[in-house]
Amino acid sequence: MEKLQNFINGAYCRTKSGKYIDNYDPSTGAVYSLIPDSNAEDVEDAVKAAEVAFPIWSSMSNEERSAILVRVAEGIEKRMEELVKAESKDNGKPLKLAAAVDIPRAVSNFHFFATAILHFASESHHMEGVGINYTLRKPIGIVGCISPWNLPLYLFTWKIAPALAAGNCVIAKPSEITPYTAFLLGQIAKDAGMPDGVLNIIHGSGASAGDTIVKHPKIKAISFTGGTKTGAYIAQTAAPMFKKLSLELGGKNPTIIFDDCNFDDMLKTTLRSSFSNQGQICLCGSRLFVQRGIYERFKTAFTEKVEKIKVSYPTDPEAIMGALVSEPHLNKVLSYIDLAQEEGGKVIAGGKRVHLDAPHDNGYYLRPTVIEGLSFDCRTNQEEIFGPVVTLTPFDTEEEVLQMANSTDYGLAAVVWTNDVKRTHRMAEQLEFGIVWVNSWLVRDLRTPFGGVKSSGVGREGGWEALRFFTEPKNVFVSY
Ligand code: TXE
Repeated sequence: MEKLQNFINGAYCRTKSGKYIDNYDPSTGAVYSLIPDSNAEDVEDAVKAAEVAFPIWSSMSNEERSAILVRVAEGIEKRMEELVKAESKDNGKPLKLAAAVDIPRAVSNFHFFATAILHFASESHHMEGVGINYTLRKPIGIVGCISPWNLPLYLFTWKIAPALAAGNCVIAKPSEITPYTAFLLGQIAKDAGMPDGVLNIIHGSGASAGDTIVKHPKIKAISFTGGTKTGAYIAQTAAPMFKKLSLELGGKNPTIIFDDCNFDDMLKTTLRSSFSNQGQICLCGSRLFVQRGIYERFKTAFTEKVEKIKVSYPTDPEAIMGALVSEPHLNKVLSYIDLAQEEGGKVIAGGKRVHLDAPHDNGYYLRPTVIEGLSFDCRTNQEEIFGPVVTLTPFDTEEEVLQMANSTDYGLAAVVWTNDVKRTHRMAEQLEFGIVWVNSWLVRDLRTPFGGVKSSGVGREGGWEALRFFTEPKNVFVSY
């Protein structure tokens, strides 16, 4: 069985713990590789390597660092097919989704931040007749990047690329559930000419490797994407050490459909925003609020389309949905479908696990599920399920839907479907979310601030926000 290795100081190496974690193929339910269950000694080795590398990396010109990061992007592109297959196998997502979204986005992340750093400027504040202030922006030093399993290489590189571009050395930990593409990235960075110790990739559990990274006194900032509970724990641990924190956490996003919308566009996009990546995207809309005038029409058309979604093994070219990421996660999602029914909801599409033919008979497949008849404030409509499950709720007025949409602890993203321009702006202003898409979903411009409010996180990623996070500002005043 293949044993993955950590990537420390420019070389692959075994974990000092001597322990490994099983890595499952979600499409079959079989273990197919082993992941280092790294401990504090492994993290210490990575920190030591990063300490040596930091003066070299941070004193390179932006142009030199940019050139290396562009080569990383090119290296990912060159190994596209291998990475696409690895991502799909590790995560259970359809091969064509990994090919269309995940790996191309990892390329874009590196290209984007490799070139952004060349345009990154700092402010100056002139005090007439007195002097001038200017802001220096220096890299922080050694930073930790911890990422989840839903968009493995996509989110891993979304953190690493700006951290490196800004001149930091990185200790990065991918999710132990989907480690494979991060494992391959070490070699790609090496081939791109990245100096040893600049990027260190540590595998292992959150409780061991992840916690050690968060607690390490020499790791000065943590960029984390994952569950809200984990985020709260990380914040609690890191706050007394005054670490810089960027937390991208869960969501319980509303899709708000007014009866004046373009019905066909809305229907097509709402299928994607509900079930893309098996509903395992923090931006998926899981609460569909539909204005009463088109509620029945929408319900019929939507469930008809949902029933036609092909759930299949990831390499099936016709698969629209693949496997969920793990058995515990599948069981969690199923438990929410049970809960919804206990709370009075009616399953009007899906709701059942799917058993495909061998060798995929033990894979973690679930039919896309639609539930109606729930109150907006029940647990099913308030807690993050993070799977292919949506609820339908009718509404009459803007005021009513705003109250329901804003009622959760989360505030990541909202979608509004309407052709009324004034209503568009009224809604966008009043929705308590970090991102609002109007008549669209998941259109991403990497320059825009990305992140949520309330329990969906703290801080923003993307564009200058990310480069500001990964640098420390220093004001210098020069008297005339
Ligand atoms: O997240 P975790 P999981 C949500 C979603 C999902 C839930 C759990 O609701 O069901 O989170 O998913 C590392 N110190 N999202 O289990 O546990 C862990 O090893 C340091 C939303 O994947 O938060 C992994 O690398 N690190 C999300 C990463 O944190 C720790 C996408 C995320 O793991 C740690 C994925 C600790 N104490 C899940 N404990 C989104 N918003 O995109 C764990 N980790």
